[in-house]
Amino acid sequence: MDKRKQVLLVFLASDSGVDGARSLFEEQSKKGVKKWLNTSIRNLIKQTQFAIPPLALMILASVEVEGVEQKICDLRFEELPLDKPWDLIGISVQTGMTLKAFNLADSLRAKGYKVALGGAHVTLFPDSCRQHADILVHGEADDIWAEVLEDLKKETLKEQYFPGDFPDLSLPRPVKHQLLDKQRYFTTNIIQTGRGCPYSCDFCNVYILNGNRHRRRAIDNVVDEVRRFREHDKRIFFFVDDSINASEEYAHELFSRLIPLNITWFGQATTMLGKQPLLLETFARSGCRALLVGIESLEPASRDTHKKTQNRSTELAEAIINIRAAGISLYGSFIYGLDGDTLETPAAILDFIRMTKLDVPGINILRPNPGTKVFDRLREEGRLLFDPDDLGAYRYTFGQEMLYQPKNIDLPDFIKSYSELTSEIFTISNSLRRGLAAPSAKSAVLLFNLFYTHLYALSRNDLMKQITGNGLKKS
Ligand code: B12
Ligand code: SF4
Repeated sequence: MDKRKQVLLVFLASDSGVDGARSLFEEQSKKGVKKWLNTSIRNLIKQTQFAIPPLALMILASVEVEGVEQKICDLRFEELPLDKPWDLIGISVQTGMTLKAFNLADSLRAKGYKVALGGAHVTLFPDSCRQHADILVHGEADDIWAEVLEDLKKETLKEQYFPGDFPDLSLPRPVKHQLLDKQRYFTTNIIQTGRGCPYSCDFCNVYILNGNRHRRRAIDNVVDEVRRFREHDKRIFFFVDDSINASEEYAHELFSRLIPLNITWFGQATTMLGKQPLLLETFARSGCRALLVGIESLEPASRDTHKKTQNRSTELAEAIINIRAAGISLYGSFIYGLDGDTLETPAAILDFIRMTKLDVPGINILRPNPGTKVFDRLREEGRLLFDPDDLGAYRYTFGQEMLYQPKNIDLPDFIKSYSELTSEIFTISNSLRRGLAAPSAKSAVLLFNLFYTHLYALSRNDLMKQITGNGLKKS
């Protein structure tokens, strides 16, 4: 009989975006062809494999402790394997996923399993997690997880584990990506080169979770990882870093060394890349086909209020044109509804998209996530539309709920103008046009635009419910 301790690491499926687009309010009332159509589109979106593998769990499952065996369960694709007597079940908790995570943890503990909770929400709000877990792991768990597993073996588990300082990322920690079922994901080649962020945008909490300084992995270790991963999966690579070009020097050296490996890759960068011609050329030569860039706002007043100060809006269009001219397609993410925005803002966004020929526009509404400065400010100003303590309110649904009162625009006017904006941008003919015009990754650009045409229709439908009275839960 296998005496090794068995550990299961669980990733939850979210109810929004590509994990499972659905209406918040009227799903049950849909019948016949409409219901069939919605279910079919949702299944298609799931099957198109846009799912990004759970890197945090890959990292933890790669921690080797003799006498302990670890498995990953991704609930986006599989049921919990409760036919096995797991010695410990770890769940990754993001703020938008807390209710799901807590319900699962409670039911597992009721069945006698030991549950460990970790992830962003545990790091930010440990007190709200404590009653749902046997073990809480705070912060980045790369190193401390080995201690948890040792304690599991010795049966001396503690209630809480604190890593102390951030892990030293320059040390090699090889990630085993064979732990995942390759067929489920668009790729298992998912890589992180650094953590932390020197900026402090008030709607974000990366700089709180991972520190206000960018920490980088040793280039040799990243190159080795790319080599190793490529042997197992020949598909595209995805670099999850929020800004892969944060250090021009580091990025230039890394991607120059990747050129001979002949990979293709997607990632996320700041628009500053458009002003870094040497790096831009290196990105293109090393196989970069598409990048997500945070444009956030074109309004100087909004950029100032929300501390998004690293680029001036006048330079943004030029940067985007330069990046596309280098053969890289761009997903540009905007937030409409920031404090400097007015009813004139949508026209500026539309002009910008037309002028730059942005391949996939992402038109988000601001999410005042708990743990961010904007959440605290909106609460103090009495502008939150939900009970700040209601964890279910922060489901991060796909542009389907307004969680706060915009500063300069009445809520119904805002919802109307946001809906007009998304219906103008996301049409089938615009999707086809953008797909054909994309400098690279044409089919991915086309699919994303088509999915967004569906998702933003859901968003309009649900937002309208909010102002007609069916959706709004007042605090
Ligand atoms: C890639 C990414 C995704 C991918 C993949 C998710 C994943 N976790 O692998 C996708 C697109 C699926 C995704 C979805 C979502 N994401 Co996301 N995502 C990211 C991003 C850019 C990188 C995540 C990553 O791979 N980090 C690298 C790993 C190693 O770090 P980590 O996840 O923090 O994990 C470490 C610790 O947190 C801890 N840990 C994590 N899980 C566990 C579990 C256990 C048991 C233990 C012990 C420890 C532990 O140990 C890990 C190693 O040190 C981050 C931004 C960022 N800079 O981190 C946002 C981020 C994590 N996402 C966020 C959010 C909100 C979401 C969504 C809720 C959005 C939505 N609209 O649905 C969903 C939730 C998905 C889910 N099912 O839980 C927020 C979380 C904020 C918060 N307060 O919780 C972040 C920080 C972005 C932000 N700026 O706000 N995301
Ligand atoms: S939004 Fe991007 S630049 Fe701003 S703090 Fe978050 S990770 Fe850093």
